[in-house]
Amino acid sequence: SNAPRPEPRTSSVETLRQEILERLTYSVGKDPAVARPHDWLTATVLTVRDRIMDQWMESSRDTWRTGKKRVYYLSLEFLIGRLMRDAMSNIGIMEQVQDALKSLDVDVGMLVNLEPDAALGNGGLGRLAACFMESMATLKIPAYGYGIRYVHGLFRQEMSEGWQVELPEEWLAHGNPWEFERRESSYEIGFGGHVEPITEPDGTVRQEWRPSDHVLAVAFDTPMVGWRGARVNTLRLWSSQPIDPILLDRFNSGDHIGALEESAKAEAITRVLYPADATPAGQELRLRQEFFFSSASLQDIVRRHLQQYGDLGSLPDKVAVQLNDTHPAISVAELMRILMDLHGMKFAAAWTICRGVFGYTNHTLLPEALETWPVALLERLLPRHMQIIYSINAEVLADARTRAGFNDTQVAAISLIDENGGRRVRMGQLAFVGSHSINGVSALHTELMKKTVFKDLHRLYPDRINNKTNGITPRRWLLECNPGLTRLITDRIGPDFQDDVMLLKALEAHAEDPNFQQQFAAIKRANKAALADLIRERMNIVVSPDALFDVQIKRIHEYKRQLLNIIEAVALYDEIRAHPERNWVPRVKVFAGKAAPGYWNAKLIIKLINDVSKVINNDPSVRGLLKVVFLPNYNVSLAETIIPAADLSEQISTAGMEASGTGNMKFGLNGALTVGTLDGANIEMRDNVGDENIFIFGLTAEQVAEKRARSEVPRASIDNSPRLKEALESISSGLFSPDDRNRYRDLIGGLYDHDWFFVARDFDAYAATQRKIDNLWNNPNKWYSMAIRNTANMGWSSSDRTIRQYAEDIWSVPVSGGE
Ligand code: DL6
Repeated sequence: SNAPRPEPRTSSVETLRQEILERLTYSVGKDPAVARPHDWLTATVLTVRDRIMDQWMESSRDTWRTGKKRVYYLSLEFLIGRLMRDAMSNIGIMEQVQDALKSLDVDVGMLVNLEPDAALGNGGLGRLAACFMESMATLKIPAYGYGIRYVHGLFRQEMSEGWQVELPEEWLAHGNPWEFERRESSYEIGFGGHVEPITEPDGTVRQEWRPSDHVLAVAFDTPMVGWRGARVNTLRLWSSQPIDPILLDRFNSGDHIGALEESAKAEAITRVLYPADATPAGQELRLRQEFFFSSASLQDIVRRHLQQYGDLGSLPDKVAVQLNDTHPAISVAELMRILMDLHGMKFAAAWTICRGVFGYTNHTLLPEALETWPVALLERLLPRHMQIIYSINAEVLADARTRAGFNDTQVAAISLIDENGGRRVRMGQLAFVGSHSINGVSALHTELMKKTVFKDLHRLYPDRINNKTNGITPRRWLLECNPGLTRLITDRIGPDFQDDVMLLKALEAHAEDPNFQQQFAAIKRANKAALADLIRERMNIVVSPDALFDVQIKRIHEYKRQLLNIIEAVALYDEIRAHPERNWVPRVKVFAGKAAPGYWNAKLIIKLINDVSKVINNDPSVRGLLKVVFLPNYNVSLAETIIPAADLSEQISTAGMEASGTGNMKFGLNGALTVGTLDGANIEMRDNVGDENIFIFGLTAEQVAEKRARSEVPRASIDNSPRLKEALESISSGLFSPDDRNRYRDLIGGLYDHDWFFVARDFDAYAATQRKIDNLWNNPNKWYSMAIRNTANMGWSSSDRTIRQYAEDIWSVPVSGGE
């Protein structure tokens, strides 16, 4: 239209200074003389945000004008972390803002650290969604992220005598200057009730869902800006609100609390992020969350499409919806309902559209993580969707019998309804059959998907499963978190790698240059000194930046095997004391991560790490050669400090169990060497950095599967390893838990009985590899040549690469810009 537009903002230091003052005065309402740090933060965010608005609106106008296909990324989790530094860096105004603030006597670093870390996710799955948002904007893909605006993100972890304690997280306490509330984009979401067949004048029968309850989904939009401001996309998070804020008649009759009951119930839907990763939260509220955000998003998508194109037949040409795991899988039934019940489409036509639109990404093979919902619950909460799921099932099973000749057993295996035990709906199956593409997140994971969880569906639909190995955004995970290394690389090979991260490859030519190695080491040393400061401030533990920093940071899970790492620390402790004459390499073992609140063994492992840390760190006979640190409250911001400071990255999951891993890539990019198993994307890392630049150990996924199938008794691996045996005995006898000598008896006993995660059977290989790593540390030239080669060969791990593959193979949308 010809509507007038304001002049785009410029970004000189003087303009920025003036605008920050204006924002402080006119938007925050504070006199600069008395403004508090949070006021300055809000004023600065608003000033930065203004510089994104023009491009945001232009991006949106472009999509309306050109009719480009839109991509919608539906995810119950977006682990975005802080946004201010990311935004300033991506639009290139970092230094100007810093100078403007300096002239106002405000330190930009202080403000950056004050911004709350938006933790609307649990771990890898949510962080991947955040990296994807940034890459989609960078590659100029018209994309929307859809999720939930949780009032409380992932819990804050505190330690009480070494035990994890969960406290509520309050990222919205000071308001959120990034978001725009869009009351005009609100949708009613129904629950419960019944289905009414309606006979149309022409005699056809249509089903109509009459829900018994409704809540309102209100949109909150946050701009997601790509590198160099290439494009600005929208992250639209839904907040649940009551239709009637208060029941006035109840209030007036004196029932003041009861008058707010409905309101509290409605708001509960988006109050808290479920803290379970890889275990389904079997609560009804979780299903409500899933349906709530799926329905709101689909209503919004269909509304926008109709507004622009007027008919729904073109939906698959103009819309791609990616389901991030099964959490939004109910979307398949919801889109069918919208198409059939609200727009009068026949089942067959709606089903074709559905599969044209949806793609589904699987993130785990853990059987306990595959979501299923009791049929009875779905029937009560979403009766129409249950009917539709039955119809879809009938369609798929008929196809299996007639086209593929499946017998009864094979049909039962792919059925959407699991008849074993109570009847349950398999959400993975629903997502699979409703999508044209089903992807895994690393090569190994995808192959295992074909052989295990989706074996039978893969036989029925052999063209649907494909691999899209995960990636990370090099902007946040190199340029922003490691400015020292970024400068060094820029000085060496020029700045072009910032736009095409594959160009990092040029660093390889400098890997043997002692001068460059020294500079690389100096940067690492400075990052380690910063981490050492943080460890001293937060934990009152002194560590030397000259020691080898050995890091394992991620969710605490038995399959990720923090237990293997800490047992090895105990064995090393024993050896250091037994052989004080040896030339031991000083090591700092850093751990961080949260355990799901109901996951007892994971919480016990945190306690064990803390118990071991207390003993080792305070034992004078260790002479500071080994330190163990557990840093509480792991989040994106902490990762941004720890990763640039790591020498060694621990990626030691039981082979076959880590779908991909993305932390592994962040470490490699920042020049850490990896010790890891042949699992997830570690395999692709090895292929890219070369076998000689990574430390691989342990059983392969095949060997693990074979031993499991044989129910091999693990005992022999303990009996044959005196070092392991001694370490296990010292832990289970209570050496590290004098206040409760039996604390670890069962945990360690499990290693003797079944060792499901192969901790005992991989121990010797792991310990031997650690000693090889010690040897290498004594040869700094070799170490840093390998570290440089790691950074040089991590370009492939960019989420730009991943998103290009999704765009081409799954979404059929063009990309531009970026690499
Ligand atoms: O794909 C992102 C990320 C992978 O890198 C991890 O390996 C995987 O464990 C994680 N999966 C989950 C599964 N949760 N559920 N459902 O978080 O995904």
